[in-house]
Amino acid sequence: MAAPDSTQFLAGVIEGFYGQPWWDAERCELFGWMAAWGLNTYLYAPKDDLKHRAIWRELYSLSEAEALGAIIRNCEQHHLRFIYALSPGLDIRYSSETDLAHLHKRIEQMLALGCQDFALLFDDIPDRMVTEDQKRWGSFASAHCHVTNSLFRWVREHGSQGRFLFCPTPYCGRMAERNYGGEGYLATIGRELLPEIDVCWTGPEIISREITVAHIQELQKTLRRKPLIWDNLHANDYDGRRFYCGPYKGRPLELRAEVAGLLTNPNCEFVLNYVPLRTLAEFVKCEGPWDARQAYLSAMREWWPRFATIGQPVTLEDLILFGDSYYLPHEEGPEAEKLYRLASSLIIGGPANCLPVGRVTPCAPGLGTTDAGTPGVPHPTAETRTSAWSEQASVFRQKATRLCQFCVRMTELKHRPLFYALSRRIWELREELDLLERYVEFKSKPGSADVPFTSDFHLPGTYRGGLVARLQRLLTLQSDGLLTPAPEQAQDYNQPVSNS
Ligand code: GDL
Repeated sequence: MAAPDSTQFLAGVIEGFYGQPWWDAERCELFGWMAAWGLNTYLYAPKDDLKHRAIWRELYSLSEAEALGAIIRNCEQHHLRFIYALSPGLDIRYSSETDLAHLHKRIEQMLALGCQDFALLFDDIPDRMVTEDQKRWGSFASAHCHVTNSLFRWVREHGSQGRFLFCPTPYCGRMAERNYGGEGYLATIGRELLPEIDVCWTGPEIISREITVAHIQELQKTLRRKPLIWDNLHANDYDGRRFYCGPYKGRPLELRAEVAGLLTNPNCEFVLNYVPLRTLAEFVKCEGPWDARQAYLSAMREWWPRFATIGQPVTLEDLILFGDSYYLPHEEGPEAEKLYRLASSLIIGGPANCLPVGRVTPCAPGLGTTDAGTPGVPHPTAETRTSAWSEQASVFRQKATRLCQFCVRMTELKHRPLFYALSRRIWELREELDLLERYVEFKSKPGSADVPFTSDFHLPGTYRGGLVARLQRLLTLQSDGLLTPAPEQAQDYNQPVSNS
């Protein structure tokens, strides 16, 4: 399968997340990686660069402009396309000539710094307009087309022949289905937005587990062009406890022929993006077939030297178990999944439900607990079950210890920014593994099955405490997406027990 034509196909990275933008030194490292791996585009759109979004009318100061100029030159040196994005949607007046003039001034400043490619983003904004705009444009989509087309023409008149990108207000299938941005928003974009302008799209969801060819072909009919994928697969700005170092996955190679490009908006912590970006680059140039796991394993091998410590070295095998624990939003890597299933079967199933390995395992409800009986094999006694449980408990404890030890090793990383990016998550992972190990150890003791368990290191208030954790316990998210009130006893976990 042929890889896409590398000049027109945009492949690369969006700095497009909420939170602290990357440092210039990180961007320099990024550009080195991208050039070496064959990626060609960097889209500058950090949500919390104030002048990208919140105060989009304001010009950059001299020092800010100099810093941006240096980034643009750095991209040029690496033969990368630098795209500058503005997000005026929070408070722009679509019929205001003054606001249009502000946009011109902002673009003018960027043109002077050597930027040739631009984007206008209307994601994550209130989808309402003031009455005057509503009267003049009739719909949100028409207002967006007017501003974007007019800015595009202005940019062309000012000498730039670069790419021009647009992000619609409904930028994924679910938002479009819910008529986000108004009924027929995308159809209007298809009709009214100039055909030279690329339209960003994140897939069926904001964070899409899969993006199929059929989904994109359907969208092409509405947009009347190939969409440009803004991929949030590895974005982690929406969840402070996780990061994603799994492979680029869930997209077929054939997708490349249906889109104008693949740009990924990855983890906020730059140092955690080695594998996501490396595997995206491999995916873009892959001649087929695509094996995401293999791509992950070989990228992990390359990432491994960055895990040099001041003490005992970490093994690649342990790094993979760790990476598998922070894999992708919708799935753990296989090693982490095995660890989870083992823990879940031990803890939820308990010794009473445990069957010897090879009979019907594992022991958790829903994971094959029912032992209908095998002809000729005696029904397991309580004793057999307890000993099977102890055996599995010991396998779990070995694995958990391995992972905990790896986390301890991380504190000795020579690459401190890498450790700092990992440290809070590692703390939490260690804490949870430690608790489970204690629980399993306790329950392994004879006669402990019905004895209540406590841990002196996991106490109300300091462990899983705080308002957010309490709020989280109120509604339980089921795997089918249903949100249901949690059982009463979970609700006031933080309250001291009162006898009154
Ligand atoms: C979004 C935002 C993006 C954010 C991501 C993940 C788009 C077009 N916009 O919806 O800035 O990083 O979700 O939280 O994806």
